[in-house]
Amino acid sequence: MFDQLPAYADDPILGLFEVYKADPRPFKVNLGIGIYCDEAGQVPVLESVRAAREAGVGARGPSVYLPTEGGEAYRDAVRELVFGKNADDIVVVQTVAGTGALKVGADFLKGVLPDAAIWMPDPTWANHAAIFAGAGFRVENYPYYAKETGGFDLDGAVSALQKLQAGSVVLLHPCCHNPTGVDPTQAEWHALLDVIEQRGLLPFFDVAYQGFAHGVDEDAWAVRECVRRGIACLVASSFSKIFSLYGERVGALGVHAPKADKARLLGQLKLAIRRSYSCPPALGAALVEAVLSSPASNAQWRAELDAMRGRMREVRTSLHRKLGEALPGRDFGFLVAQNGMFSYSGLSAAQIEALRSRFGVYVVSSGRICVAGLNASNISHVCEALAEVCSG
Ligand code: PLP
Ligand code: TYF
Repeated sequence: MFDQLPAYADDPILGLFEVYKADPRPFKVNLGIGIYCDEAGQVPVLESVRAAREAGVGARGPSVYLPTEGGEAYRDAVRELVFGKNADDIVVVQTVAGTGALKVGADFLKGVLPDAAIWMPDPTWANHAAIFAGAGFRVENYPYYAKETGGFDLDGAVSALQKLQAGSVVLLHPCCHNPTGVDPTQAEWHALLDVIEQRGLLPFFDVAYQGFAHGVDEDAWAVRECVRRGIACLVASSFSKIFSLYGERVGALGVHAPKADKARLLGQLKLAIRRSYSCPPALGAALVEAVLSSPASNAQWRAELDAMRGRMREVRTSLHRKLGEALPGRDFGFLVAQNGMFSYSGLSAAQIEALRSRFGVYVVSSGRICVAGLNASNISHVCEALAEVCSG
């Protein structure tokens, strides 16, 4: 028994992060894993979150089980954050971060649409395929990134979606696409939602960076437009990055199902949760609930989110300018056109290896760069390294 276990191919992003942590070189730079760092290179504790903690939220006391679906105040606050006001018909459950929301959503869907396939953008976050394949789905891809232009392949995506069977699930990133940073425009979203509506497809939105592209409400636009059109959809939310609460595992799953009996829908989501981990963790959700539900803390958090977004924009602009100077004649316009933490650099495997071994600059194998790892004290080193490997 257990003598034939298959080897586990480590998550390449988390695996690279471990290699980075073990690297003793003082000038090393982490542009691999998607963790937002501030100008000092630190993972920030947001002031709004710190204030909630200092006010006693989550203070030590008796630790009791939360309801399977999470607390009502948390679910209400998240509903408004993601779906806006007047969204009472959306059923929201708390989950173990964004990954847990995807998993609960996948298990729920497998129960109600056992034969459906899921279609994911090419490329997408590697865990998407792992989670949905693990829940028993056939996983397929639709064109997303156009290599030639470095932009969104609208024609490719629309023509692929037009061929799908009704009831197929379509995974979508409403903002800050991971790994490319390339987002559809509002006009392109309309074209996508038109096909989804006409073909009777089921969107599954993954929102891990709400507020990192243009703003909290702006970044939820595609989700809210989908709901406004009356299209059923699922929405996985992660609060790891936007509250800088990676380790607390805070997230939610929202389901818009206009034809469903709400109590039964909640029941099926609770069933998926109960079978998996029974009920969610308490501390992170208490902090997020406290920040979102006090108008003053909410405004403070939004300002902090604006500052994180602004810093990433400045870093992009600065990298664009410095690389343009170091490598004249090359077009680095993609750096300023893309949104969020990630940029698709087009670096080759050999260049990525040289960056790591010669310069201590860590980039994941797809060539995705996490711009949130850059700051004034490491950007020149990174630019010199990039210039060297790109011209060599
Ligand atoms: N979805 C996307 C697109 C991501 O980039 C991430 C990464 O953090 C997640 C989901 C999951 O995040 P978490 O489980 O930390 O909330
Ligand atoms: O794509 C990223 O880097 C982030 C962080 O298993 C992450 O989404 C990466 C891998 C993983 C969990 C989180």
